[in-house]
Amino acid sequence: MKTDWTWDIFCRVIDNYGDIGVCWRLAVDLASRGQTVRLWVDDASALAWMAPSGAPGVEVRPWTQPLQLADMLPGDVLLEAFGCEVAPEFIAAWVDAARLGGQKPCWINLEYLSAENFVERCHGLPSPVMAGPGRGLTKHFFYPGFTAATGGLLREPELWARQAAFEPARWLAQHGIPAGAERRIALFCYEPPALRALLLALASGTEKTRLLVTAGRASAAVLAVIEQQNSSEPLWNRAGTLSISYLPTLTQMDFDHLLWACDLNFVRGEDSLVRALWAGKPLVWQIYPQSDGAHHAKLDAFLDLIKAPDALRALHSRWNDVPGSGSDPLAPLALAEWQACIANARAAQYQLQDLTTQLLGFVAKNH
Ligand code: TRH
Repeated sequence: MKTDWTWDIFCRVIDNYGDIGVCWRLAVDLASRGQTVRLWVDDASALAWMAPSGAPGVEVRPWTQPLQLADMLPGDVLLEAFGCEVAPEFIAAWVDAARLGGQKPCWINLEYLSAENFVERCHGLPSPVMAGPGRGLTKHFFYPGFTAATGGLLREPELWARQAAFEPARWLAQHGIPAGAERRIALFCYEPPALRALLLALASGTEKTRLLVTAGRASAAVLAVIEQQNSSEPLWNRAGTLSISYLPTLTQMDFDHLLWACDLNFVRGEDSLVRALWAGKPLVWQIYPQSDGAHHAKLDAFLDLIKAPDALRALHSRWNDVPGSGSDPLAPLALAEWQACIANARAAQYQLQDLTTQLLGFVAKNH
């Protein structure tokens, strides 16, 4: 039975880094398991820093309009990420090629990650294609998730070994970050309204803390708060309890190292949440905000899943601006308690099949 397929992954970058981040990670994981992957993306610019060396077995192709198909032999699996509408000219060519080759086309719609209950109900559901060149075919929904009845989480086979071999002191030295006896916190966020409260709590706390701030929106947000704070209360960090290191953009591999080198990880969106879970350190998630507030239910579902203790829940509420979460100074960070919570959640997730293994199994059954 054939087990090595050619995959066409379609990715439209809406904003931030998550769309391309998830697609790239999946593409690399598939290729490392012997698959051939073409990643069609409308804006590949982030890959220049996320994955400057590329990856064997993954070809990045521009998603132009119209799509340049001249030299292309359509592949076996069509995967559209996050409901992006695949170019009709590609579908037409792909359907023709599958017909000529006598194959059953395998079309997958990879959805966003959520811990909500609907995910188990919707994972794997067929969706008949009613119009366009793919009319008469069936797509299938593939939902990542946190239970055995979902598509699972991206987790490459060598992750455990990489993590076990990681030397934090060496990594910190390579990045010019002091490896002293201070607490380290990674910050990858949007513009959380509680950012000022966090900086003040860290500066007025009893424990020396170094904040490792990621490039882009997080750095800009921290600089803006500090500028404001310096003008209204210049001595707010007089004792120097809080130190800040601003990071350059890191490769996706190196982003893991950041999470592994810290004692607490603030992450956001989708892909970094999963990586922080695998890092196994206490984490605080800023969920991607939706205009209708639907993200609050999604956040709750995740906190329920990991059985977050009250103080961790309270910090999540503040960090995500949940109505009624207050504006008091932040309570001290209870890292030991949160560490146990995330370690349990990570161990539970490690028992489940990862997303790529499940996708390969799905294609084997449906191709
Ligand atoms: O960037 P994000 O906020 O992406 C979001 C979410 O995916 C959201 O669900 C989606 O709707 C929206 O985009 C469009 O956060 P996320 O998902 O964690 O993606 C960040 C990626 O960037 C992740 O793969 C890690 C990577 N990264 C690096 O490789 N190096 C870096 O230095 C940084 C800061 C991030």
